[in-house]
Order: sequence, then C-alpha cells, then structure tokens
Amino acid sequence: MDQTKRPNVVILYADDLGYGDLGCYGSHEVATPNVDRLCREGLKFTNAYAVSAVCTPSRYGILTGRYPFRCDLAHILPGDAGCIIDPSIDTLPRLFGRAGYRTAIVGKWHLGLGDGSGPIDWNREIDLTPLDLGFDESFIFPATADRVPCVYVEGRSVVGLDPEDPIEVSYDEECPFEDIPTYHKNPELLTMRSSHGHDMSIVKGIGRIGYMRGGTKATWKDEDLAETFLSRAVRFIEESRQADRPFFLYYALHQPHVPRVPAPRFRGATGLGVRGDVIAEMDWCVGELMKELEKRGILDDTMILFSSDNGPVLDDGYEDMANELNGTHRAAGPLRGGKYSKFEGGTRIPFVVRCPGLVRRGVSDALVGQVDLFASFAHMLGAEIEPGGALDSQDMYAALTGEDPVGRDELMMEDITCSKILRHGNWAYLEPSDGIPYMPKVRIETGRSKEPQLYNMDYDIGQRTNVAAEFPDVVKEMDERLRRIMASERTGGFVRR
Ligand code: NG6
Ligand code: CA
Repeated sequence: MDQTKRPNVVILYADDLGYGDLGCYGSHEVATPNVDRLCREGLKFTNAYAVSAVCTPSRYGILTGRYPFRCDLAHILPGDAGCIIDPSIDTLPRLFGRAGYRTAIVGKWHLGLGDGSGPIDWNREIDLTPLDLGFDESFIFPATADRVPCVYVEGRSVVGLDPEDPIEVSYDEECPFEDIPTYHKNPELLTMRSSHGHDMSIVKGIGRIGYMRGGTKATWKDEDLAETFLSRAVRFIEESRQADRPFFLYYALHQPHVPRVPAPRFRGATGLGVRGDVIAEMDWCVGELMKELEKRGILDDTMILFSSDNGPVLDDGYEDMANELNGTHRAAGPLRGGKYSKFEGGTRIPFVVRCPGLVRRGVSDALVGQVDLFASFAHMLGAEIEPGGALDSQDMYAALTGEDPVGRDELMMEDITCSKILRHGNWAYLEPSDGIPYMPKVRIETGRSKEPQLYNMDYDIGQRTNVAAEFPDVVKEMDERLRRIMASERTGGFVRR
C-alpha cells in the first residue's frame, strides 16, 4: 500500500477467544486458516492486552481510549442497560469520521442502549445508539447472545418487529410475564440445557438471561447470526466503495461466546464440539470478508486488525460439552487463568495486524493495549483527539506497524471484580484483592489473593512462581504506578443511576 494513502480499517473483534485458540497462536485442534493468513502476511503480537477480562469494560476501552475505571458503569451489562458511553466524549468512530471515513459497527454491542433515564422501549426508536457515538451505520445485537432481547437493532430500531407483537423485556428475578416459556416451567422446549444460570426466558429452545415477551418474528435464529452479521459487513464495504469513501468497520464477531450455535455446515468442523466449531465458523467469516476486499481490489489498501475482548472459557453456562471434548486443546495457550481472571489468560489476547506496505510481517513482543488504538489511529490519520478524549490511549502507531519493538512502558488491566493488574517491563503485578481463588462453575483460577503477586514474565509466562516476597521494592514501585494511574485526571467518566 502507498505510504501516503490512508488505509481502510477493519477491526475484527472476537468474543471470548483465547490466546491459544488460533492456529497461528499454537492451536493444533482448531484450523483457522484465514486468521493464520492475516498472521502470515502481517504482524502477530505476543504481548497485547484487552483492558479487562470481561466484555463491556474491554469494549469501553477500545472505543473510548479510556481505562474502564473512568466509568462507574463499565461492568458486564444486562440486555436492557442504558448506554454507558457519554455521548459527549470522543470515540474511535468519531475520530475516523473527522478524517472523512464512513464508519460502521456490525455485531455485538454490549455497551447499553438509550440514555438510561427510563426503561428502553424496544418498540420505538431508541434515543441513544451507536449512531449517537459516531457510527454512520449500526447493525448490532444489544448485549450478548445469552441475554434478551434476542433481536437485531439496526440504526435505532429493532429489525423485523411486528407492531402487533410488541417486545417487553425484564431483568427482574421473578418472571413478570405469565404466558411466556421459562426454563424451569418448560424444560420440554429446551434444545440445549444450561449448566449454570441462563434459566429465565426460553428463546428458540435456549435458556437466556432475562425475560422477554413478544417480538416473535424479530427474534434471531442463533445459527444465522454469523451470516447475518457477515452480510451486513459486506454490504457496508460495498456501499463505501460505491460512495468512493475510505471506511472504518468495527466488526464485533459473536463467537465463541455462549450459547454456541454454529450454522449447520460448521457442526463437527472440529473435534472440540461446538466451541471449536464456532471458532471455525468465525474464521470462515474472516475469510469471507477478506475475499470481499480482494474481489474489490482493496485487500492491501485495508488495515485488518484481529483481536478478542477477553480470554477464553469452556463451560460458561451451557451443557455444550466444551470441557468434555476439549482434549489437549489449550484455549489460553501457555497462560494461566482465563476469562474473568487476573492471571494473564484473562486479558492477554491474540492481536494481529495486516496491512502490506505499512505493517511489517513477523512477530512483535511489544507491549500494547487495545486502548491504544485510538491514539495510534489518530497518528495514522493525522487527526486530532478532542480535548479530554481518549485519556489513557498512547500513540503506539510505530509498534502497530512493527517499527518499534518495545511499545508501552506500562499498561493496566483489570479482572471481573475490577481488581488491577499492571504490566511493566518483564513484570506482571497483581494487586491484593479479596475473593475466591477459583470459580468452580467455569473452572477458572481467578488470581485473587490477599497477598500481592509478582511474576517475571520473561521466565514464568505460566505465572507459577510468585516472587513478590523476593522483590519488595518492585512490588512497591508497581503498586505506586497503579495508584498514579488511578489518581490521574478523572474527567468525563459517565456516572449515572
Ligand atoms: C456471565 C454469564 C456468562 C457470560 C458473561 C458475560 C451466567 C451464569 N454467566 O454472567 O455466560 O454471559 O456473563 O460475558 O449468567 S462477556 O463476554 O459478555 O463479558
Ligand atoms: Ca467477551
């Protein structure tokens, strides 16, 4: 690609995909030829992080360039939550918009909808959506596939809603709707049993979180999610080409988050059961998108970035055999812990960038965070960040292109309880925190301990030996560094309710 031209940008953002889940990151059990191709022709990062071990805060970080501690509402959200991004702050799509790009989100949102002043009325136009945060086009599902309402939202409206069959949603513990099928009342309707939680509404044979009534025609088919989102992504690219505009696409893939329902032709694609099969499906989506770009002659004029919002989990609440069929597959690769965790498996994620001519090929050990994409793209686009915007984003453009092998000096992450982790040099520091060391239902080590933990990442990537007692000065310094970040200017955090 011509260095003076500004590339189109596609962020492919998987959901709960671990550091070891891709062929190019060492998996032998799941073939991921398309992401592997991105990797072969681009730059693979080994020290890249999401800012959180769960979804909502990570997505907040990537789209705002802020650490999630700046927003009191940045926790896993229910499907009827208000939007947690203050519409007055600068966002990644706004940055691209200012640089003349067409922008779109396709896929999983999970940052809340509506201004939060009252419950969302799903039967009317929703007043605060990605359209109000800088996206020109938006085709999403509101939260996760396991949370109601199980419908697509395009722009401000539910897709395919029949006004005669309005949607009502409740996250009360008790079901307020007598006439809907629920998990305990109607087990005969289930096609997949839950292992924990996911026992409220039954939608299309699957127990979900939250209760939903109505909207029958608008309800998605789980096995169609992948193709539906893909076709929207492709349509957006087509339209951008017709308009002769550069584009920014944030394509938030829903795989391999639960419930895992691949399109029928991907069933059995791997020996790992549906968790592996939906990763194969996800990889196919990546390949189809690349084909589309290739067909239009713009593959090499497009920067493609592939990553995940947090680490992996096998049993996340459904009896889908993910544990039983896992065999020797290591979803977090050599890392300890997984989704939710303070260990590396929670936040260190696959991160691949391809853009021939701009981005070198190979492997980079540079320390980078997804939170840095904001300032790095500002650099690439020659665009200004609005005052007070992207507070925690550092310009890592030189690291993204492979020119700088070092990256950040320090980077903060958090686990599901918002307990903090700091990477600095060869060290990973886990601040002391209360809570259980192991989450038995999801079978994940949390990394929570009342003692400070310090691991030397050069020698101990699996975080087996806590050397905090041997290096008290390092522990003190790491802790002070965390406090300094936490005390840094705290503006624009959106505090509501
Ligand atoms: C948990 C859900 C889990 C998943 C997670 C959010 C239960 C028992 N577990 O509460 O299935 O939805 O929230 O995942 O309900 S995330 O990737 O969106 O953060
Ligand atoms: Ca996730």
